[in-house]
Amino acid sequence: MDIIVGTAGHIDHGKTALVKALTGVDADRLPEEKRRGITIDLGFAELDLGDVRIGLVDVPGHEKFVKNMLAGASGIDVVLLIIAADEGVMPQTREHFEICRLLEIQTGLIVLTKRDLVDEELLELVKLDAQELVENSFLENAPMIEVSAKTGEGIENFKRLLLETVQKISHRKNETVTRLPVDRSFSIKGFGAVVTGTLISGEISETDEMQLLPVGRNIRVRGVQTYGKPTKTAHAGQRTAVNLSGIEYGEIERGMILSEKNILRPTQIFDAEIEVLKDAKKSLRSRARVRVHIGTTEALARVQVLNEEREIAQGAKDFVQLRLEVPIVTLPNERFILRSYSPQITIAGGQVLDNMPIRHRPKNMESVQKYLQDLTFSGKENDRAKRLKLYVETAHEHGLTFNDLQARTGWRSEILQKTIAENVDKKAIIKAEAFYVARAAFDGLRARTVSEINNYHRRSPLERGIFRETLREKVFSQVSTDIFKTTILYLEREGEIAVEKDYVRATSHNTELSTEEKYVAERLLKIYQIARLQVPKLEDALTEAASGTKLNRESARKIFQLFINSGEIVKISEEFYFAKDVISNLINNLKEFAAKTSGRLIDVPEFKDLARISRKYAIPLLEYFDREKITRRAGDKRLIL
Ligand SMILES: Nc1nc2c(ncn2[C@@H]2O[C@H](COP(=O)(O)OP(=O)(O)O)[C@@H](O)[C@H]2O)c(=O)[nH]1
Ligand SMILES: [Mg+2]
Repeated sequence: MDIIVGTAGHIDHGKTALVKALTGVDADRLPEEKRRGITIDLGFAELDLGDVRIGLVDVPGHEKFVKNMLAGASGIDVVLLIIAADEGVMPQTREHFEICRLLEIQTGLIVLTKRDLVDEELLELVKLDAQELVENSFLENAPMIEVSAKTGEGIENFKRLLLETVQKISHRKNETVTRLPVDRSFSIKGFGAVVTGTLISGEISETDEMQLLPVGRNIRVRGVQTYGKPTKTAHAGQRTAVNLSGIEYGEIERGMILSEKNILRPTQIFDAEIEVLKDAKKSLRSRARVRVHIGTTEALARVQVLNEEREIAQGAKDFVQLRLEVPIVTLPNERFILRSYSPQITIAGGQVLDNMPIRHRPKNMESVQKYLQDLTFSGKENDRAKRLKLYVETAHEHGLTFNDLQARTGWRSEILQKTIAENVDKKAIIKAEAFYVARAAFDGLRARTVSEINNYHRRSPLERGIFRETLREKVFSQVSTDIFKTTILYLEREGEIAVEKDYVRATSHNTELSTEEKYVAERLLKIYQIARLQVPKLEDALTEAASGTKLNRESARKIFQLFINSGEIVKISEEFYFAKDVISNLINNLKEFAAKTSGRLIDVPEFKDLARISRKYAIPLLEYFDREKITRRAGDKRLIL
């Protein structure tokens, strides 16, 4: 088993000395560190405890170097909270402890160093001090050990307790693709660039093709070392050094991530849940500029608080959107720390919920909160299927591809495949060729397609169907043709629609008029166009149109209905119908009358004159115009509107 153990604690409390007493390694490797006698940057050492191999990360305690401490703390499994017995809890003891708590490090030991410098009485006081600090935290029941790096007292006992502790911790989940957040890079003569870091998931092997993010540089692995020795493959949880070809070491910085090729994508915005420290100087407000420490990187960002008050009080938890000034690579569940821009003080910590959200607007706050609440999975049960479904839902009808989903989740391909299949089986998401669309969005598209087709039939009853491309432009212009094709396929399979060549129609739509029906249709239309305003009664028109054919009046009535549906013939009353252009002409005449008489009311005789019709038509027409709000009745007269 491989475990990463990190130190934490105030400067000069004996962190580096403890690492040396355990391993013989002086983790202060920089000349400046040696000269000044303080730890500035991260130091590394290995400790072999038989069954367990431990990668030790020694962090600087000085408040100026908390940034470096954070880069080291992000990958650790077990923390050693180090407190000098002669000094007790100091400011960076607190700050480092809070950072570990906010990063949700699960396991740790409390180590009281410099045992040789204090008597029993003082030791008891420091123990109480330490106990109070960790009350109600992950370290509440952690072992507390006194050691002296100087005399060696307690070191063997400490190793025994450390082994016991790490044997109890559960294995890494390793559900995500390979990621190595870089904490150091240098070059070795004759070999080129080397990066080191804690391999937080996956494996890295010699000759692997990989990618350095967020820059997106493709590189090849020339060699791998773990615990200072060459190896074919490094595994998650190991301190790992990778010799890269295809890049100069000067192009590599701490904070970059070595990952599998073309899977993860840089982002400059993410949604998260954060907790503001109880001891923070002020509440956290929207627009605040903060430093985001995530993985081994630090990025400046603006906070967008996702609540009504646009503010999170000290000690409170809430949702935020962080808008970063530079791209980073992060995945859901990743923990991070927020520090204020200036002065640089730790103010909050949290967990990424969505690494590629849209920019939230204040007016949708309620639905945003609901969405993020759903992503927090109360009870910590990390339900992958549910998470995947939520992400797909945010894409609405646009859907997401496998690659999109892998960039969103970072899951290894086989895990993502399984999780997608679970959702597809439950019909929570629909597979539309290369895309996955949420059920509700897909149903919406389906309904809009059907109604577009039906509208088309209503407007053009004599056409056999809507042109496929027209339908696509009307309903699917913003989405992939994959989704269009799948929608059509579903509707076809369900028997709702029929696709004939380039045309789509509702199965219920029976347009194909026979030659004889077409003949009757033409005659009907002609009757109304020729009659102008002197229309026959409907029954007479139907009889006339059908006469001399094999069709009866009822068949003619069905054909007539097609003209009504399409609006080519307008219904005025049960008895009377007029061609569309005849009615619009008449409306124009009415408007002209109104214009000429400066809006004088028109009475029935005047209307009869204007239209040159008898009372039999005049009354139903005027009543129709009243209903259509073209005229308004005022006593016996009408106002033309
Ligand atoms: N007497 C005594 N001195 C110690 C012990 N551990 C560390 N020191 C001294 O305390 C100073 C700071 O130790 P160091 O390990 O650099 O502290 P760090 O800043 O926490 O890494 C150094 O001068 C060490 O020699 C100890 O157990 N006993
Ligand atoms: Mg040190």
